[in-house]
Amino acid sequence: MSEAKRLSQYLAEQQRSGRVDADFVGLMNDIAAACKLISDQVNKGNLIGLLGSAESENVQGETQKKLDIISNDEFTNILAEGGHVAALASEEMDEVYNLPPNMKRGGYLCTYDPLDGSSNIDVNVTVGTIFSVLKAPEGKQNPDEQDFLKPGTEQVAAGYVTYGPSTILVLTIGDGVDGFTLDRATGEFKLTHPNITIPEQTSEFAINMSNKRFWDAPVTRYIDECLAGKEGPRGRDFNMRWVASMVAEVHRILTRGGVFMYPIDSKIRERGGKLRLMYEANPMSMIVEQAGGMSITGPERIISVQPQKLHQRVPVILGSKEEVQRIWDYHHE
Ligand code: AHM
Ligand code: MG
Repeated sequence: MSEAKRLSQYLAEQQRSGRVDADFVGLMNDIAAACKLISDQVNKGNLIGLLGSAESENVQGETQKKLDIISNDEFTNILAEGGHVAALASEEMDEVYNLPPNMKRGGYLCTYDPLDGSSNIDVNVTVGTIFSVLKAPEGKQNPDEQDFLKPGTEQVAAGYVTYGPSTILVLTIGDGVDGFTLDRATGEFKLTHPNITIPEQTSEFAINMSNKRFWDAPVTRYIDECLAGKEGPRGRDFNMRWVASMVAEVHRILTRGGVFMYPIDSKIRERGGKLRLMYEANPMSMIVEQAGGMSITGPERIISVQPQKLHQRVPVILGSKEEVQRIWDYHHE
């Protein structure tokens, strides 16, 4: 078998073809470096005392894990020092992070969830990093929240890294989706999953069923029909998964198809949803669409939503086209 392409080679090729610029290549190399560090620490866990709660809360009132804070600091520091971003925004930081005055600015903005699914850390289940890249406004020393509030259609790139049995980086720069596995022997991400596409049909869904009594009618209808199986209107049996780790869930869907749902429900209606638009829903939606799937709030395409604030939440239904289209139809009937 010929040697798999390294991420740095892949990025250099993309640059030569004019698809991305040198600044973007630098940024992606920084993101990969940050994720390798996070991967190493997630992997070592309590060998270096990193499991457990940090006994602090983030802006959304959620208890932070030690690894949430460490991952955020590492991701932020590496990107800030790299000189390829003009500002940063993270699930774990209340406000936009502006670079110190003496630091070099670059042409991009990056939003991220440094360690998604962190309720899974202590139980040793897959977690991940999610990131989204936007163009920075020209000539502005310190971009502010307004500069970040662009719909997902304006993302230049999006990706995630899953820290599971293997560490895998999945990336789209708007021309399909490619996956790279971290080779721990050489410390390099290598192209192992070129041109990922989501099967259009599926018989597998993922939803937190404990919220069933709070759902809206279209979601209840869809799930009830799946549960009715062969004897019901769908005429076939469905399978269910729930990892409670969006990165693991999306990765499964990119691998073998499926539907992932964190829909609106009456318990979270006031908050707008559970998952965050700017650093969870938008990047995952760009990846899913680029892989041939669909991603909606219910009635709307997620990447068309105009964000109103940085930590905005949104309902998320994504995955195999035929099923998501059906759920969309149920919301429009
Ligand atoms: P987090 O960013 O605080 O980790 O929350 C996001 C996670 C998603 O990865 C996952 O889909 C969801 O929360 C699980 O929620 P629940 O525990 O309600 O099932
Ligand atoms: Mg998260």
